[in-house]
Amino acid sequence: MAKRRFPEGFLWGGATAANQVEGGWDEGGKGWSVSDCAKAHFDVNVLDYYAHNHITTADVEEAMAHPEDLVHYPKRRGSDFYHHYKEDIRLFGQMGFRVYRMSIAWSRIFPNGDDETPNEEGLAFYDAVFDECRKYGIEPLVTMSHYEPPLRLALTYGGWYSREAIGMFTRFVETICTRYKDKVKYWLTFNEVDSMIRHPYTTGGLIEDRFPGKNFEEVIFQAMHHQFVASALATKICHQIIPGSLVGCMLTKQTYYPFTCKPEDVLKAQQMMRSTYCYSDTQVFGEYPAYLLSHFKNNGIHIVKETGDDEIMKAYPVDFVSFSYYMSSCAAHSTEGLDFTEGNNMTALKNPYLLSSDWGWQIDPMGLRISMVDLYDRYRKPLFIVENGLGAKDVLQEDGTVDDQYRIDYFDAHFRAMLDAIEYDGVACLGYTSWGCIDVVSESTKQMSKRYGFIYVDCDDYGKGTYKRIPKKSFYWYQKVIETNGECLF
Ligand code: BGP
Repeated sequence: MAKRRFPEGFLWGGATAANQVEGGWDEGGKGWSVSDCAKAHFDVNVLDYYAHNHITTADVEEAMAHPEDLVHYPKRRGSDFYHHYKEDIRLFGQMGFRVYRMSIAWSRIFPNGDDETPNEEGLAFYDAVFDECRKYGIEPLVTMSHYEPPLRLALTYGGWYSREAIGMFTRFVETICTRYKDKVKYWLTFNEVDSMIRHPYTTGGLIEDRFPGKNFEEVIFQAMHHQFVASALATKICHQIIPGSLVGCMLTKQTYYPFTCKPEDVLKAQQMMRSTYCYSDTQVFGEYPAYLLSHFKNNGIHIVKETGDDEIMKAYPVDFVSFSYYMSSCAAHSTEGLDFTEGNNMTALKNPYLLSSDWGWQIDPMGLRISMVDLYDRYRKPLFIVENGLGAKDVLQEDGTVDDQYRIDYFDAHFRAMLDAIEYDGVACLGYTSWGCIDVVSESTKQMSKRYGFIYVDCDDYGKGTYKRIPKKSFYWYQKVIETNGECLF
């Protein structure tokens, strides 16, 4: 019997985001972004996501008063891709990457967000990055916005709550689409558009204390509305400027299982799934789903729309559905006496059948297959898995190697599940990019020691180290997977 393989042309690769990988935060004319003020709290339990992600005006002011501090603000240094990109992309090429998912830092192109003209040095940097990718036959997949609204947008305008954000963003999109029209075909609008609910500051530039007397959930959904309109306009602009380009939405795929078959638990799981789907439903179908409108109505949430918003959202839906998948959780009507664990900026009900990562995220390869089937059946649009992986504490051994067999085991199980979904369940999937293919600063904890990469970056949580790049054991394993298009897994 012939061995199993992934479909011809399957796009294998890896993913990063500018705010976590680049560094060079004040070089090349880049302005401040919200991520440059995201502080590492070394004294707080890393599992306390609220403490790590709740940011006040005072926090931002403190950050701005210390531009020299790269220890407490690790996203300012990232993995120093800004200076190492040639070496990093060469290593991606060596692994055989066919795609590299990355993001463009908005504040590198428009340092304040509201500038009249773009920063040429920033544009030239991404030209160089894309050219380097081309050298190795790597297709860039570019996220237009990944946790880096310009800080001025947050401080002067109220972040994405302001309608003006749409105009600033579309100017940015027009600029990058025009500049890179011959270099980039695949685009994503907003990374994990739903994450505004979990971390409104990094996703939407929303600082709660700047909205006194307002229902903050309403503020978040208003900002979300502006992102939905901006996303539709970005899709329109991209299609107009780059014929044949493909634009996707990007969702945090949360998959919930009913804790028992009690109808109350099943209903709870359904509700939790809807609280995830409401975002991709809006971006794929081009209108708010009825259940989200009911939520607004029942909770007194009033979204201000302008004439034409509904038509714009309807006219420019996304071409494909991309998502991150790390874990699954359970849902129960009553959680009394049940165990909880941590998750992707959330607390999750523990599933007794699953193991968890060192950070508590429940590892569930079959959940990836279930998620792919759910999404494909719902939308009938091609999928793209743009984040998945295991955050782990890797050890650089004395002989200079990193033996991350646990990561290989994690990927092996997820890749099999992914192929099952494609081959047995008929899911169309364009490709797969593992998260943090080279070690990057963690989004939730700002740690460097929460590593996802095939490539180790010699740097600790405080930024100390040589920043040397060292291929891990998984590097050679992934190289083989790509070379054989998955055949070596079987
Ligand atoms: C996703 C984000 C990424 C990334 C990843 C892993 O939600 O899109 O930016 O960081 O999660 O999360 P963490 O870095 O917290 O481990």
